[in-house]
Amino acid sequence: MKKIGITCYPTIGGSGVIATELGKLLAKQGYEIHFITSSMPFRLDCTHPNIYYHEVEVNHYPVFQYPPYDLALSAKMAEIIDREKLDILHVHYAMPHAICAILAREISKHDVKIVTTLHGTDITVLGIDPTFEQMIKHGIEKSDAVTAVSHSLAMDTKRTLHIQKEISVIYNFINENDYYKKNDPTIKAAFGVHPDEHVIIHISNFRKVKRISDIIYTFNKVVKHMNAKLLLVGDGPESSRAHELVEKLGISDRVLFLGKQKKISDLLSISDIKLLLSEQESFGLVLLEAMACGVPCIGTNVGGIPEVITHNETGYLVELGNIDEAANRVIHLLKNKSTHAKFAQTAVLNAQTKFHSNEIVKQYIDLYDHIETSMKE
Ligand code: GMT
Repeated sequence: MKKIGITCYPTIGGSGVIATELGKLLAKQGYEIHFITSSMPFRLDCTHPNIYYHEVEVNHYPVFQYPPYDLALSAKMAEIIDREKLDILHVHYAMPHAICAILAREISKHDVKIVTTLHGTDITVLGIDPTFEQMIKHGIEKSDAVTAVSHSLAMDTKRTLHIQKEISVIYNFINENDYYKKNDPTIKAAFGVHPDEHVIIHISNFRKVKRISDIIYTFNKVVKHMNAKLLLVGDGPESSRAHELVEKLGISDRVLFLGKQKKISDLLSISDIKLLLSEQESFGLVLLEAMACGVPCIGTNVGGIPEVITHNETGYLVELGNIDEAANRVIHLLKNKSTHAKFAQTAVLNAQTKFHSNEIVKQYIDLYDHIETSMKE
């Protein structure tokens, strides 16, 4: 069986989640998985005889004003490639992981193939930063295979970096053992939500790109028409501004700021609608998590969101910044029980077919097999 190295950002974030869940599922199928990361990936919550974790240690030698994490990562990658005889090194998020992997391959003596998965802001933000643009392009072009989490991201990458190289689209997936609807009435009660109250949920890292104020203004319109609560899950730079806005609008008793939470599927299970009104989103993993729990989604018509939400079937797409349209869609869906039920059912179905982990992991395995055979030819 193949030996695969995986590098990702180990702390909270969709790219780290995908990389870790992929490693866990590959290990179950007999692959030997070597995580090479700065700390233990937070989703690596299991022990498995095929999973190894190699921590990248950064030398804080006093002469270094900036301790060289990227070089320490490359050195660790090269060490593991040689010692474990890795067949593939799969890196998630181009910057700096793809570039580090290329350097590691040059340093190591063993022949390893490099797969880079692009996740979003590594292209849409860093890829247009003149400081990094050429470096990211180099990392992509020198990889043996490149994947993107949506067609939108693949197209953005080709357009912004002027890349001819083939980019395979492999959608994100979720761990089906974690994300499913729990019919437990005590969850609503535990969060102080009345059984008859509608629940709208937003989950993010509260960065500017998520447009939290659009979420709050949308909810402010909805709550004028119906009894509802807004769950804001996550934390980040825009949190304080969100608190201020909620207070200014006088809806503090209707909005629950829950901060970072572990049991997301419990919160999704008591939610009626998931809102994601970002100005940029390569995929929106939280949408898929919601769909798996039977929650219809309303999202902006940007980036990869239209590839996840099927308009009029699993939710609605709205124009970026159009709060009236978003609020009207929420109200319509909450008032029409049969449409809501139909959307919820189709959302679960899509999560279990088009985005099922078995299907997605198979696509990664096919890609690994393909680069190995095409290199031999
Ligand atoms: O770039 C970020 O915002 C973080 C990144 C991550 O590591 O979670 O998010 C991106 O990758 C996710 C997993 O593929 C996608 O679900 C997110 O849509 C994407 N974020 C953006 O494109 C803004």
